[in-house]
Amino acid sequence: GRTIFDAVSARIPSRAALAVKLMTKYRDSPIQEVTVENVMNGMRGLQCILWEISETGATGIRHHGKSLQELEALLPKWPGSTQMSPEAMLWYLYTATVPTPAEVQTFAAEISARAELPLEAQTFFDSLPTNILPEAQVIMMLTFLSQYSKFNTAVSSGVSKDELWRYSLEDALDVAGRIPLIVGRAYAKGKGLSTKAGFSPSSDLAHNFARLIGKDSDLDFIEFTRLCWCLYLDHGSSVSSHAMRLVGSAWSEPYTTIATGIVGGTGPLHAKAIADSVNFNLDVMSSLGAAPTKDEIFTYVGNCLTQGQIIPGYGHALLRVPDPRLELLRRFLDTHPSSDPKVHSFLSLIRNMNDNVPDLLRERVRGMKNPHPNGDALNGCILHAYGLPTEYLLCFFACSRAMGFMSQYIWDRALGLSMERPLSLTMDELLAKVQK
Ligand code: NMX
Ligand code: MLT
Repeated sequence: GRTIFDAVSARIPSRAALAVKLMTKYRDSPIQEVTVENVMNGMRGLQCILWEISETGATGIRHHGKSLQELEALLPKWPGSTQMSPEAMLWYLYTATVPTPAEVQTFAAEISARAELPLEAQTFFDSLPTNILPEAQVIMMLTFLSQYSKFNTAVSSGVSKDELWRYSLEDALDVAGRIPLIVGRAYAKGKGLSTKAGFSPSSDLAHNFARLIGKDSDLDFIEFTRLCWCLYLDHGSSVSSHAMRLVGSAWSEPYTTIATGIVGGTGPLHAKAIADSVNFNLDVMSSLGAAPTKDEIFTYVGNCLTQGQIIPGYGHALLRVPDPRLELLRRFLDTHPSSDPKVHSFLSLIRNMNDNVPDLLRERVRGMKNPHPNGDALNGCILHAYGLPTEYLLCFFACSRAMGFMSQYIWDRALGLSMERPLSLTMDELLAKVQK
Protein backbone atom coordinates (compact mmCIF):
# COMPACT_ATOMS: atom_id res chain seq x y z
CA GLY A 1 0.00 0.00 0.00
CA ARG A 2 0.92 3.66 -0.42
CA THR A 3 2.07 5.77 2.50
CA ILE A 4 0.57 9.23 2.85
CA PHE A 5 3.94 10.61 1.71
CA ASP A 6 3.74 8.54 -1.51
CA ALA A 7 0.16 9.57 -2.16
CA VAL A 8 0.81 13.31 -1.66
CA SER A 9 4.00 13.13 -3.67
CA ALA A 10 2.19 11.47 -6.57
CA ARG A 11 -0.31 14.34 -6.76
CA ILE A 12 2.24 17.16 -6.65
CA PRO A 13 3.33 17.23 -10.35
CA SER A 14 -0.19 17.70 -11.72
CA ARG A 15 -1.16 20.34 -9.14
CA ALA A 16 2.14 22.15 -9.55
CA ALA A 17 1.68 22.18 -13.34
CA LEU A 18 -1.79 23.65 -12.88
CA ALA A 19 -0.41 26.30 -10.54
CA VAL A 20 2.23 27.23 -13.12
CA LYS A 21 -0.39 27.45 -15.86
CA LEU A 22 -2.59 29.73 -13.74
CA MET A 23 0.36 31.92 -12.83
CA THR A 24 1.69 32.22 -16.38
CA LYS A 25 -1.04 31.93 -19.02
CA TYR A 26 -3.82 33.44 -16.86
CA ARG A 27 -1.87 35.51 -14.37
CA ASP A 28 -3.62 38.80 -15.15
CA SER A 29 -7.09 37.44 -16.02
CA PRO A 30 -9.84 39.01 -13.89
CA ILE A 31 -12.33 36.65 -12.24
CA GLN A 32 -14.55 39.09 -10.40
CA GLU A 33 -15.06 42.78 -9.75
CA VAL A 34 -14.38 43.95 -6.20
CA THR A 35 -17.30 45.92 -4.81
CA VAL A 36 -17.46 48.31 -1.90
CA GLU A 37 -19.60 45.71 -0.10
CA ASN A 38 -16.81 43.12 -0.42
CA VAL A 39 -14.41 45.51 1.26
CA MET A 40 -16.77 46.82 3.93
CA ASN A 41 -18.26 43.45 4.79
CA GLY A 42 -15.36 41.20 5.77
CA MET A 43 -14.67 40.14 2.15
CA ARG A 44 -18.16 38.53 1.93
CA GLY A 45 -18.73 37.19 -1.57
CA LEU A 46 -15.16 37.81 -2.70
CA GLN A 47 -13.52 34.78 -4.28
CA CYS A 48 -9.97 35.60 -3.38
CA ILE A 49 -8.37 32.82 -1.41
CA LEU A 50 -6.98 29.62 -2.83
CA TRP A 51 -8.28 26.58 -0.95
CA GLU A 52 -7.26 23.23 -2.41
CA ILE A 53 -9.09 20.88 -0.08
CA SER A 54 -12.65 22.14 -0.28
CA GLU A 55 -15.06 23.99 -2.49
CA THR A 56 -17.54 25.93 -0.43
CA GLY A 57 -20.59 27.54 -1.92
CA ALA A 58 -23.83 28.98 -0.62
CA THR A 59 -25.55 25.61 -0.77
CA GLY A 60 -23.01 23.03 0.29
CA ILE A 61 -19.63 21.74 1.25
CA ARG A 62 -17.60 19.69 -1.21
CA HIS A 63 -14.15 18.19 -0.89
CA HIS A 64 -12.29 17.52 -4.15
CA GLY A 65 -15.63 17.73 -5.96
CA LYS A 66 -17.61 15.38 -3.70
CA SER A 67 -20.40 16.15 -1.23
CA LEU A 68 -20.31 14.84 2.32
CA GLN A 69 -23.02 12.32 1.42
CA GLU A 70 -21.02 11.05 -1.55
CA LEU A 71 -17.93 10.75 0.61
CA GLU A 72 -19.87 8.89 3.23
CA ALA A 73 -20.71 6.26 0.62
CA LEU A 74 -17.25 6.23 -0.93
CA LEU A 75 -14.75 6.18 1.92
CA PRO A 76 -13.87 2.99 3.80
CA LYS A 77 -15.14 2.74 7.34
CA TRP A 78 -13.20 1.67 10.41
CA PRO A 79 -13.80 -2.06 11.13
CA GLY A 80 -17.04 -2.42 13.10
CA SER A 81 -18.08 1.20 12.55
CA THR A 82 -21.05 2.49 10.55
CA GLN A 83 -19.81 6.10 10.56
CA MET A 84 -17.35 7.90 8.33
CA SER A 85 -13.74 7.47 9.41
CA PRO A 86 -11.85 10.71 10.15
CA GLU A 87 -8.60 9.04 9.12
CA ALA A 88 -10.10 8.01 5.76
CA MET A 89 -11.47 11.50 5.21
CA LEU A 90 -8.16 13.06 6.17
CA TRP A 91 -6.32 10.85 3.71
CA TYR A 92 -8.81 11.91 1.07
CA LEU A 93 -8.34 15.62 1.89
CA TYR A 94 -4.58 15.27 1.57
CA THR A 95 -4.54 13.26 -1.62
CA ALA A 96 -7.91 13.56 -3.45
CA THR A 97 -7.86 9.76 -3.65
CA VAL A 98 -9.92 7.17 -1.81
CA PRO A 99 -7.74 5.05 0.48
CA THR A 100 -8.09 1.29 0.70
CA PRO A 101 -9.23 -0.08 4.10
CA ALA A 102 -5.65 -1.32 4.67
CA GLU A 103 -4.25 2.15 3.92
CA VAL A 104 -6.66 3.68 6.43
CA GLN A 105 -5.53 1.26 9.11
CA THR A 106 -1.85 1.85 8.44
CA PHE A 107 -2.45 5.60 8.35
CA ALA A 108 -4.39 5.52 11.65
CA ALA A 109 -1.68 3.40 13.29
CA GLU A 110 0.99 5.81 12.08
CA ILE A 111 -0.86 8.81 13.51
CA SER A 112 -1.53 7.10 16.86
CA ALA A 113 2.09 5.99 17.11
CA ARG A 114 3.17 9.63 16.72
CA ALA A 115 0.91 10.85 19.56
CA GLU A 116 3.41 10.10 22.34
CA LEU A 117 4.73 13.30 23.94
CA PRO A 118 8.35 13.98 24.90
CA LEU A 119 8.84 13.59 28.66
CA GLU A 120 9.54 17.26 29.31
CA ALA A 121 6.36 18.18 27.43
CA GLN A 122 4.38 15.85 29.70
CA THR A 123 5.96 17.46 32.74
CA PHE A 124 5.11 20.90 31.40
CA PHE A 125 1.52 19.86 30.74
CA ASP A 126 1.10 18.31 34.18
CA SER A 127 2.34 21.56 35.73
CA LEU A 128 -0.46 23.63 34.15
CA PRO A 129 -3.18 24.47 36.65
CA THR A 130 -6.64 23.02 36.07
CA ASN A 131 -8.40 26.28 36.87
CA ILE A 132 -7.58 27.67 33.44
CA LEU A 133 -9.71 26.84 30.43
CA PRO A 134 -8.88 23.61 28.60
CA GLU A 135 -8.30 25.55 25.39
CA ALA A 136 -5.76 27.76 27.19
CA GLN A 137 -3.90 24.62 28.34
CA VAL A 138 -4.00 23.15 24.84
CA ILE A 139 -2.77 26.39 23.27
CA MET A 140 0.12 26.60 25.77
CA MET A 141 1.00 22.99 25.17
CA LEU A 142 1.04 23.47 21.39
CA THR A 143 3.33 26.47 21.67
CA PHE A 144 5.58 24.45 24.01
CA LEU A 145 5.72 21.66 21.43
CA SER A 146 6.84 24.06 18.70
CA GLN A 147 10.44 23.33 19.77
CA TYR A 148 10.01 19.81 18.33
CA SER A 149 8.84 21.05 14.94
CA LYS A 150 10.60 19.15 12.16
CA PHE A 151 9.50 21.86 9.74
CA ASN A 152 11.31 24.52 11.79
CA THR A 153 14.46 22.45 11.89
CA ALA A 154 14.28 21.95 8.13
CA VAL A 155 13.80 25.67 7.51
CA SER A 156 16.67 26.67 9.76
CA SER A 157 18.98 24.08 8.25
CA GLY A 158 18.28 25.43 4.77
CA VAL A 159 16.29 22.54 3.28
CA SER A 160 15.16 23.42 -0.26
CA LYS A 161 11.71 25.07 -0.56
CA ASP A 162 10.56 22.19 -2.80
CA GLU A 163 11.11 19.71 0.01
CA LEU A 164 9.54 21.65 2.88
CA TRP A 165 6.16 19.98 2.41
CA ARG A 166 7.65 16.69 3.63
CA TYR A 167 8.71 18.22 6.93
CA SER A 168 5.40 19.99 7.37
CA LEU A 169 3.67 16.66 6.73
CA GLU A 170 5.87 15.08 9.41
CA ASP A 171 4.69 17.74 11.87
CA ALA A 172 1.10 17.50 10.63
CA LEU A 173 0.99 13.76 11.34
CA ASP A 174 2.66 14.22 14.74
CA VAL A 175 0.14 16.86 15.66
CA ALA A 176 -2.81 14.86 14.30
CA GLY A 177 -2.08 12.28 16.98
CA ARG A 178 -0.95 14.71 19.62
CA ILE A 179 -3.83 17.12 19.62
CA PRO A 180 -6.54 14.55 20.55
CA LEU A 181 -4.09 13.13 23.10
CA ILE A 182 -3.53 16.58 24.65
CA VAL A 183 -7.25 17.37 24.67
CA GLY A 184 -7.99 13.98 26.20
CA ARG A 185 -5.34 14.53 28.85
CA ALA A 186 -6.66 18.04 29.61
CA TYR A 187 -10.02 16.40 30.24
CA ALA A 188 -8.49 13.61 32.32
CA LYS A 189 -6.53 16.15 34.36
CA GLY A 190 -9.68 18.21 34.99
CA LYS A 191 -11.53 15.10 36.15
CA GLY A 192 -8.69 13.72 38.26
CA LEU A 193 -8.22 10.69 35.95
CA SER A 194 -4.80 9.34 35.00
CA THR A 195 -3.02 11.52 32.45
CA LYS A 196 -0.41 8.91 31.62
CA ALA A 197 -2.45 6.75 29.25
CA GLY A 198 -1.21 6.74 25.66
CA PHE A 199 -2.69 5.89 22.28
CA SER A 200 -2.84 2.37 20.93
CA PRO A 201 -1.92 1.96 17.23
CA SER A 202 -4.57 -0.72 16.85
CA SER A 203 -7.42 1.68 17.68
CA ASP A 204 -8.45 4.69 15.63
CA LEU A 205 -8.18 8.23 16.99
CA ALA A 206 -11.81 8.45 18.12
CA HIS A 207 -11.51 5.25 20.13
CA ASN A 208 -8.16 6.28 21.59
CA PHE A 209 -9.60 9.64 22.60
CA ALA A 210 -12.65 8.00 24.20
CA ARG A 211 -10.36 5.70 26.18
CA LEU A 212 -8.43 8.68 27.58
CA ILE A 213 -11.57 10.39 28.79
CA GLY A 214 -13.01 7.25 30.36
CA LYS A 215 -15.58 6.57 27.61
CA ASP A 216 -14.02 3.43 26.22
CA SER A 217 -17.21 1.44 26.51
CA ASP A 218 -19.55 4.12 25.15
CA LEU A 219 -19.72 2.89 21.56
CA ASP A 220 -22.25 5.51 20.49
CA PHE A 221 -19.96 8.28 21.76
CA ILE A 222 -17.06 6.81 19.79
CA GLU A 223 -19.20 6.58 16.67
CA PHE A 224 -20.40 10.16 17.12
CA THR A 225 -16.82 11.37 17.59
CA ARG A 226 -15.90 9.75 14.26
CA LEU A 227 -18.80 11.46 12.52
CA CYS A 228 -18.18 14.89 14.10
CA TRP A 229 -14.47 14.86 13.38
CA CYS A 230 -15.19 13.98 9.74
CA LEU A 231 -17.77 16.72 9.33
CA TYR A 232 -15.63 19.46 10.89
CA LEU A 233 -12.22 18.80 9.34
CA ASP A 234 -12.58 21.65 6.91
CA HIS A 235 -15.01 24.25 5.64
CA GLY A 236 -12.86 26.52 3.48
CA SER A 237 -11.66 29.81 4.84
CA SER A 238 -13.71 29.92 8.06
CA VAL A 239 -12.35 32.13 10.86
CA SER A 240 -10.36 29.32 12.53
CA SER A 241 -8.95 28.06 9.23
CA HIS A 242 -8.29 31.48 7.81
CA ALA A 243 -6.41 32.39 11.00
CA MET A 244 -4.23 29.29 10.52
CA ARG A 245 -3.81 30.01 6.82
CA LEU A 246 -2.64 33.55 7.43
CA VAL A 247 -0.15 32.61 10.13
CA GLY A 248 1.02 29.51 8.29
CA SER A 249 1.59 31.56 5.13
CA ALA A 250 4.53 33.23 6.90
CA TRP A 251 5.89 29.70 7.57
CA SER A 252 4.97 29.57 11.24
CA GLU A 253 5.37 25.92 12.09
CA PRO A 254 2.28 23.67 12.44
CA TYR A 255 2.03 23.63 16.27
CA THR A 256 1.84 27.40 16.69
CA THR A 257 -0.28 27.70 13.57
CA ILE A 258 -2.85 25.35 15.12
CA ALA A 259 -2.79 27.28 18.39
CA THR A 260 -3.80 30.32 16.31
CA GLY A 261 -6.74 28.38 14.89
CA ILE A 262 -7.97 27.57 18.40
CA VAL A 263 -7.77 31.24 19.29
CA GLY A 264 -9.82 31.91 16.14
CA GLY A 265 -12.50 29.53 17.42
CA THR A 266 -13.04 31.33 20.72
CA GLY A 267 -15.45 33.93 19.32
CA PRO A 268 -19.21 33.46 19.89
CA LEU A 269 -19.88 34.09 16.20
CA HIS A 270 -17.67 31.11 15.31
CA ALA A 271 -16.87 27.93 17.26
CA LYS A 272 -17.77 29.22 20.72
CA ALA A 273 -21.33 29.10 19.36
CA ILE A 274 -21.17 25.31 19.89
CA ALA A 275 -21.01 25.65 23.69
CA ASP A 276 -23.23 28.73 23.68
CA SER A 277 -25.89 26.74 21.88
CA VAL A 278 -25.85 24.01 24.55
CA ASN A 279 -26.18 26.59 27.33
CA PHE A 280 -28.88 28.48 25.45
CA ASN A 281 -30.96 25.34 24.95
CA LEU A 282 -30.46 24.28 28.58
CA ASP A 283 -31.79 27.70 29.63
CA VAL A 284 -34.78 27.28 27.32
CA MET A 285 -35.40 23.84 28.83
CA SER A 286 -35.30 25.16 32.39
CA SER A 287 -37.62 28.07 31.55
CA LEU A 288 -40.09 26.40 29.18
CA GLY A 289 -39.71 22.68 29.86
CA ALA A 290 -39.05 20.02 27.26
CA ALA A 291 -41.99 20.58 24.92
CA PRO A 292 -42.76 24.28 24.54
CA THR A 293 -45.34 25.52 22.05
CA LYS A 294 -44.39 27.69 19.08
CA ASP A 295 -45.83 30.75 20.91
CA GLU A 296 -43.72 30.06 23.98
CA ILE A 297 -40.60 29.71 21.84
CA PHE A 298 -41.41 32.93 19.98
CA THR A 299 -41.86 34.86 23.24
CA TYR A 300 -38.67 33.47 24.83
CA VAL A 301 -36.41 33.88 21.81
CA GLY A 302 -38.11 37.19 20.93
CA ASN A 303 -37.10 38.54 24.36
CA CYS A 304 -33.52 37.44 23.77
CA LEU A 305 -33.50 39.34 20.47
CA THR A 306 -35.03 42.42 22.12
CA GLN A 307 -32.15 42.34 24.60
CA GLY A 308 -29.76 42.36 21.64
CA GLN A 309 -28.63 38.73 22.01
CA ILE A 310 -27.29 36.62 19.17
CA ILE A 311 -29.11 33.30 18.97
CA PRO A 312 -26.33 30.68 18.82
CA GLY A 313 -26.63 27.97 16.20
CA TYR A 314 -28.63 30.00 13.65
CA GLY A 315 -27.35 31.78 10.57
CA HIS A 316 -24.19 31.31 8.58
CA ALA A 317 -21.64 33.64 7.06
CA LEU A 318 -21.55 31.65 3.83
CA LEU A 319 -24.22 28.95 3.58
CA ARG A 320 -27.63 30.12 2.44
CA VAL A 321 -29.47 26.85 3.13
CA PRO A 322 -29.64 24.69 6.28
CA ASP A 323 -26.12 23.49 7.04
CA PRO A 324 -25.68 20.15 5.16
CA ARG A 325 -23.90 18.72 8.22
CA LEU A 326 -27.11 19.06 10.21
CA GLU A 327 -28.85 16.35 8.19
CA LEU A 328 -26.03 13.90 8.98
CA LEU A 329 -26.07 14.83 12.67
CA ARG A 330 -29.85 14.33 12.80
CA ARG A 331 -29.62 11.01 11.05
CA PHE A 332 -27.11 9.90 13.64
CA LEU A 333 -29.62 10.73 16.37
CA ASP A 334 -32.38 8.87 14.57
CA THR A 335 -30.23 5.77 14.23
CA HIS A 336 -28.69 6.01 17.72
CA PRO A 337 -31.60 7.02 19.96
CA SER A 338 -30.81 7.54 23.63
CA SER A 339 -32.45 5.28 26.16
CA ASP A 340 -32.25 8.08 28.75
CA PRO A 341 -35.59 9.98 28.73
CA LYS A 342 -33.89 13.23 29.89
CA VAL A 343 -31.47 13.12 26.97
CA HIS A 344 -34.29 12.26 24.63
CA SER A 345 -36.36 15.28 25.72
CA PHE A 346 -33.37 17.66 25.49
CA LEU A 347 -32.64 16.54 21.94
CA SER A 348 -36.31 16.76 20.92
CA LEU A 349 -36.44 20.27 22.37
CA ILE A 350 -33.61 21.25 20.03
CA ARG A 351 -35.44 19.74 17.06
CA ASN A 352 -38.51 21.76 18.06
CA MET A 353 -36.38 24.94 18.35
CA ASN A 354 -34.74 24.26 14.98
CA ASP A 355 -38.20 23.93 13.39
CA ASN A 356 -39.58 27.15 14.90
CA VAL A 357 -36.79 29.66 15.54
CA PRO A 358 -36.11 30.32 11.80
CA ASP A 359 -39.66 31.71 11.35
CA LEU A 360 -39.10 34.13 14.21
CA LEU A 361 -35.69 35.17 12.90
CA ARG A 362 -37.21 35.79 9.45
CA GLU A 363 -39.76 38.07 11.08
CA ARG A 364 -37.50 39.85 13.57
CA VAL A 365 -34.00 39.98 12.06
CA ARG A 366 -34.81 41.38 8.66
CA GLY A 367 -31.27 41.60 7.34
CA MET A 368 -30.36 38.04 8.33
CA LYS A 369 -29.38 36.17 5.17
CA ASN A 370 -29.84 32.63 6.45
CA PRO A 371 -32.25 32.06 9.35
CA HIS A 372 -31.75 28.29 9.26
CA PRO A 373 -29.94 26.37 11.99
CA ASN A 374 -26.27 25.57 11.44
CA GLY A 375 -24.52 22.41 12.66
CA ASP A 376 -23.57 24.18 15.88
CA ALA A 377 -27.25 24.15 16.89
CA LEU A 378 -26.94 20.42 17.47
CA ASN A 379 -23.38 19.02 17.45
CA GLY A 380 -22.44 20.19 20.97
CA CYS A 381 -25.89 19.34 22.33
CA ILE A 382 -25.41 15.70 21.30
CA LEU A 383 -21.95 15.64 22.91
CA HIS A 384 -23.41 17.23 26.03
CA ALA A 385 -26.01 14.45 26.05
CA TYR A 386 -23.11 11.96 25.98
CA GLY A 387 -21.72 13.65 29.07
CA LEU A 388 -19.00 15.84 27.53
CA PRO A 389 -18.99 19.09 29.55
CA THR A 390 -19.43 22.28 27.51
CA GLU A 391 -15.98 23.61 28.47
CA TYR A 392 -14.36 20.82 26.41
CA LEU A 393 -16.40 21.37 23.25
CA LEU A 394 -14.08 23.91 21.66
CA CYS A 395 -11.10 21.60 22.14
CA PHE A 396 -13.04 18.59 20.92
CA PHE A 397 -13.74 20.33 17.61
CA ALA A 398 -10.24 21.83 17.50
CA CYS A 399 -8.89 18.28 17.09
CA SER A 400 -10.77 17.91 13.86
CA ARG A 401 -10.17 21.39 12.44
CA ALA A 402 -6.45 21.19 13.21
CA MET A 403 -6.07 17.86 11.39
CA GLY A 404 -8.14 19.03 8.42
CA PHE A 405 -6.41 22.37 8.02
CA MET A 406 -2.97 20.77 8.02
CA SER A 407 -3.79 19.16 4.68
CA GLN A 408 -4.15 22.68 3.25
CA TYR A 409 -0.96 23.76 5.04
CA ILE A 410 1.14 21.09 3.38
CA TRP A 411 -0.34 21.95 -0.03
CA ASP A 412 0.57 25.59 0.56
CA ARG A 413 4.17 24.44 1.04
CA ALA A 414 4.06 21.89 -1.81
CA LEU A 415 2.85 24.53 -4.26
CA GLY A 416 5.21 27.19 -2.89
CA LEU A 417 2.34 29.62 -2.33
CA SER A 418 3.12 33.15 -1.19
CA MET A 419 2.66 34.74 2.16
CA GLU A 420 -0.78 36.38 2.48
CA ARG A 421 -0.62 40.11 2.17
CA PRO A 422 -3.75 41.82 0.85
CA LEU A 423 -3.75 45.57 0.28
CA SER A 424 -5.78 47.55 2.77
CA LEU A 425 -7.56 50.84 2.31
CA THR A 426 -9.34 53.41 4.45
CA MET A 427 -12.97 54.46 3.98
CA ASP A 428 -11.74 57.78 2.58
CA GLU A 429 -9.65 55.96 -0.01
CA LEU A 430 -12.62 53.72 -0.80
CA LEU A 431 -14.89 56.74 -1.32
CA ALA A 432 -12.31 58.45 -3.49
CA LYS A 433 -12.14 55.34 -5.70
CA VAL A 434 -15.91 55.08 -6.26
CA GLN A 435 -16.41 58.82 -6.78
CA LYS A 436 -13.71 59.29 -9.36
N1 NMX B 1 -29.09 35.87 16.07
C1 NMX B 1 -29.34 37.19 16.04
N2 NMX B 1 -28.98 38.00 15.01
C2 NMX B 1 -28.37 37.41 13.98
C3 NMX B 1 -28.10 36.05 13.93
C4 NMX B 1 -28.47 35.26 15.04
N3 NMX B 1 -28.22 33.96 15.07
N4 NMX B 1 -27.46 35.76 12.78
C5 NMX B 1 -27.34 36.91 12.11
N5 NMX B 1 -27.89 37.92 12.83
C6 NMX B 1 -27.89 39.34 12.48
C7 NMX B 1 -26.46 39.83 12.35
O1 NMX B 1 -25.92 40.15 13.63
C8 NMX B 1 -26.60 41.00 11.44
O2 NMX B 1 -27.09 42.08 12.20
P1 NMX B 1 -26.71 43.62 11.83
O3 NMX B 1 -27.24 43.82 10.46
O4 NMX B 1 -27.39 44.39 12.89
O5 NMX B 1 -25.21 43.67 11.89
C9 NMX B 1 -27.73 40.55 10.49
O6 NMX B 1 -28.42 39.49 11.17
C10 NMX B 1 -27.23 40.04 9.16
O7 NMX B 1 -26.31 39.00 9.37
P2 NMX B 1 -25.93 38.00 8.16
O8 NMX B 1 -25.38 38.82 7.05
O9 NMX B 1 -27.07 37.11 7.86
O10 NMX B 1 -24.84 37.10 8.82
P3 NMX B 1 -23.27 37.37 9.03
O11 NMX B 1 -22.57 36.83 7.84
O12 NMX B 1 -23.01 38.77 9.41
O13 NMX B 1 -23.00 36.48 10.29
C11 NMX B 1 -23.01 34.57 11.68
C12 NMX B 1 -23.03 35.08 10.23
C13 NMX B 1 -22.80 33.07 11.65
C14 NMX B 1 -21.83 35.23 12.38
C15 NMX B 1 -24.33 34.95 12.36
O14 NMX B 1 -25.41 34.35 11.67
C16 NMX B 1 -24.37 34.58 13.82
O15 NMX B 1 -23.89 35.35 14.65
N6 NMX B 1 -24.97 33.40 14.16
C17 NMX B 1 -25.02 32.95 15.54
C18 NMX B 1 -23.69 32.40 16.00
C19 NMX B 1 -23.41 31.06 15.37
O16 NMX B 1 -24.20 30.14 15.37
N7 NMX B 1 -22.19 30.94 14.82
C20 NMX B 1 -21.70 29.67 14.25
C21 NMX B 1 -21.66 29.71 12.76
C22 NMX B 1 -21.22 28.39 12.20
N8 NMX B 1 -19.85 28.00 12.57
O17 NMX B 1 -19.55 26.80 12.50
O18 NMX B 1 -18.98 28.81 12.86
C1 MLT C 1 -17.10 26.05 9.97
O1 MLT C 1 -17.14 24.84 9.73
O2 MLT C 1 -16.08 26.61 10.37
C2 MLT C 1 -18.37 26.83 9.83
O3 MLT C 1 -19.19 26.34 8.84
C3 MLT C 1 -18.14 28.32 9.78
C4 MLT C 1 -17.65 28.86 8.46
O4 MLT C 1 -17.24 28.10 7.63
O5 MLT C 1 -17.69 30.09 8.29
